Amino acid sequence: MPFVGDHLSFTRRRFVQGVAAGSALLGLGLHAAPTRAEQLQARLGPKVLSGTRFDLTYSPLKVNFTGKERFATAINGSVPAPILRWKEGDTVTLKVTNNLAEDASIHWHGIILPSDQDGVPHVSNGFKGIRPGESFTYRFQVQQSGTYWYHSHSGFQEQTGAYGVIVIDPKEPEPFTYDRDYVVMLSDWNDEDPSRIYAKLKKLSDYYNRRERTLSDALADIDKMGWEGFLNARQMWNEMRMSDRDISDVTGYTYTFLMNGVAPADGWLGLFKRGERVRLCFVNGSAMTFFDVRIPGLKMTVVAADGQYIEPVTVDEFRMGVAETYDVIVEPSDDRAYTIFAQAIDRSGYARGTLTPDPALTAEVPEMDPAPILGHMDMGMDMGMDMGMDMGMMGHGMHGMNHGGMKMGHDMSGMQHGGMKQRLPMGSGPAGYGSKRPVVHAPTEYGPHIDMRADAARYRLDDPGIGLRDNGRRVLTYADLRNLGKTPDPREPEREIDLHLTGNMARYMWSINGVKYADAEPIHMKYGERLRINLINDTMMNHPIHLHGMWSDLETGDPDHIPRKHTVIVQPGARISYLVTADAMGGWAYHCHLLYHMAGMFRKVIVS
Ligand SMILES: [Cu+2]
Repeated sequence: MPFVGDHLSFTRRRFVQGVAAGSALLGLGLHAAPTRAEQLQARLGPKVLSGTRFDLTYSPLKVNFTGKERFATAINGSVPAPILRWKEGDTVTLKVTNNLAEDASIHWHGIILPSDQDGVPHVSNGFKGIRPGESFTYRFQVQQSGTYWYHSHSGFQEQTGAYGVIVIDPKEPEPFTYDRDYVVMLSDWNDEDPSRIYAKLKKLSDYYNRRERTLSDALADIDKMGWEGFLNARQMWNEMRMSDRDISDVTGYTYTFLMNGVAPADGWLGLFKRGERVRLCFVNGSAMTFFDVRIPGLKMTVVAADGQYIEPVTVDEFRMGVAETYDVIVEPSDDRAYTIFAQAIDRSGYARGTLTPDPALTAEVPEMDPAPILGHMDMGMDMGMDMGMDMGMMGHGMHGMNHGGMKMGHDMSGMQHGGMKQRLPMGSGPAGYGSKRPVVHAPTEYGPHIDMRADAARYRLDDPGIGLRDNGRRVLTYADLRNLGKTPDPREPEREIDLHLTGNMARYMWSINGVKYADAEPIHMKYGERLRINLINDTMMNHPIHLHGMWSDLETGDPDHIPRKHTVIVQPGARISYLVTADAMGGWAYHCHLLYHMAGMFRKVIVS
């Protein structure tokens, strides 16, 4: 298949997508007005490097995404970093040179490789990071195909530009066809120093949340639920010292959302000829932002998730957790422009691009959806209770409702609206269906460092998630993900591990089973074993959980076609299970991929 991400004949400017993109429109920052060709060039995204030997160099780069000049952490003078094009079966050699004033690293996200090549300082075998002025040469055989990405695993460099896409061409022909393909990398840029963002979050966790309730919100609520219901609901939130508007920690209030490194003022540009089938390889390379992606006027056929083929499913929209990737095929049949619209989960902003047969054409940019509001389900509470429920039941007393025996992958949407459906047994309990065990909280989950425990955490595979329910569009859910091939390792799990995602939002402390990384023992896996990991989200935020070095075989309800992922969203108040084949010796990182959660919500896994 041809790769034409680099197909236009404009002279490549080596640097600063950002400067031209941000400032061309604002008329700021450039000494000479950019030519039209330069303006277009700046909208085409990062360049492609292919082959088996790569030289990647970290250096600071002056960029301008917002009208203000800032320094980014660039790789080969580019934000995002260059697209790397590999071929399955090749051995790649990547020399990474650090010209920054601090340590750096590169982690190859989702790539199966030996631990000492995985690039996580002090976790990967023998790897301590790359000191300023030094180089590290990675070398490994590429054992897979699909869309992945790479990023720094040092400090907050991932927030300041150190991320790029990897596309691996398969040995065997793909099970679908297309005429051209593009990478679509989503990210969240901010002009602030990330360590200042983190310090502010630690001090005041809702610093970036500008959606506090207004009087008119209150009046609307009173209309809907009456005074008593309103007071009860408010009391519930106040007692929990939470806000039902806490969807994201860091928002469009400070972020500028980028598509292939281009700010929304201009938007990334992808060209097609009418009648072509176009593959779009989406990567969420954000530090903190979930995106909901759609292309008004086009259906998207999702053909791969996290680089791995799935049975094609045609949708209007899909949600991308941080670090997830999806490949979709679109067939624009009209000679018109289309907007690729990626709104942040909290609707505080969006990234956008234009797919068009002609750079002169533009497409309408849709309105953002209303900001979502968290409900009972998102707190892991049982459904079908009215708003006036006794909040004393939170944290205890609801175990009687918690049988854990939901059938997965079936319609639970009725549950949101009060109807208690009959609880079906969860299959026969083998691989593919998730755990039959009830949710039990660890003793370490009690204390001031934890502000919530989901007592009715359920599998919600067919829940598109907060802000996407009942929006009139066909939204991809995890229940839709079926491996195109047979389940790679059909063994039953020999054991299960429960990991509760925990935290205290107000104190901005994140942990697993109530224990932060600094205080935690590693998770041990026996080489060759098949185990099940049950993730239970005892917080009100979505967490994208990433296991390095091994696949997360997500139990979506079909034991014969279990899809493989590297990053799995755990929805607020929900649980999810996957199987792992411990086939990779050594030390591996296992963590929430929200950058500012990672310090606490992190474990080292040791396979021996
Ligand atoms: Cu997290």
